[in-house]
Amino acid sequence: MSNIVILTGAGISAESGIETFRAETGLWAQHRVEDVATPEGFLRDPKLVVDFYNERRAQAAGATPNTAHEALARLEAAHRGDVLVVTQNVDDLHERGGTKNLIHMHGALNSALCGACDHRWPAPMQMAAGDTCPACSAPMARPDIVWFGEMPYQMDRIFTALGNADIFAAIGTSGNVYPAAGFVAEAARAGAHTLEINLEPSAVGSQFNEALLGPATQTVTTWVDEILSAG
Ligand code: BV8
Repeated sequence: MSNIVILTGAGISAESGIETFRAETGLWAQHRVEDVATPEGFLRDPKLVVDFYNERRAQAAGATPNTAHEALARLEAAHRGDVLVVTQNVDDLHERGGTKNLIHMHGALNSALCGACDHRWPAPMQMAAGDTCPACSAPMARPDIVWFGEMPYQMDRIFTALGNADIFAAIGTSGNVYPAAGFVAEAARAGAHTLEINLEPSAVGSQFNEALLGPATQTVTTWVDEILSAG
């Protein structure tokens, strides 16, 4: 009975019509990361940052989970061992695709955070700079997103799962951002079989035992069917 840890990135949502970060027409091509995904950028121009995430929240709300999201939910429901999805994505397509055991390590568009008291609440579709916190009333609401230089969420739980993994799969991530890009090394140290599912090898592609190249809606479905038929 094998324990499986799956890391996903923007590539698993690409076929749902959500832009990735590093493609030529990607999100970062239109915005400087320092301006929209750092605490300094938020302090400098909170409206620019809040509007950037409002745009992405609307895009995510208009998207639907694809067969790769649904295949991972099928795996979790049918596999006898543990299945944990750790996503770098901030959209809610894994949840809407049926995944339950899920960690949003870089936060989530549908959550809002108070910069003063750390209270969290469901984000409205459109946030505005200076929105007040429903708990402490400070005008310090921000998107509940992990920006560069901030600590990703639930790292202890992630490292425990990596230490117990028999299989580690990274799906649709370019392996540019740490600590997520370091998870393959952590899983390999624990003796897990490591697999990269992507259109092309990522920046850490050489660290994986195996690669499945092709669009996630095909490769993830094939991989899940193989796992489930192996029992
Ligand atoms: C931290 C916010 C410390 C949410 C994001 C070590 C070495 C070097 C640098 C660092 C290091 N440690 C830390 C750093 C700094 C930094 C970092 O890694 N910088 C990089 C750029 C060098 N890391 C951090 O700052 C992290 N924090 O380490 O804190 C700390 C310690 C103590 C106390 C406090 C702090 C925080 C990182 C989180 C940053 N937030 N975003 C949002 O706006 O969405 S990162 C952003 O990029 C996204 O969240 C996303 O998760 C991430 C990675 O992008 P990908 O998901 O990989 O997407 P990308 O477009 O790049 O690639 C898409 C892939 O899909 C491609 O490979 C493509 O081929 C594939 N694909 C496309 N279509 C398909 C497909 N695959 C299959 N099918 C398809 N159809």
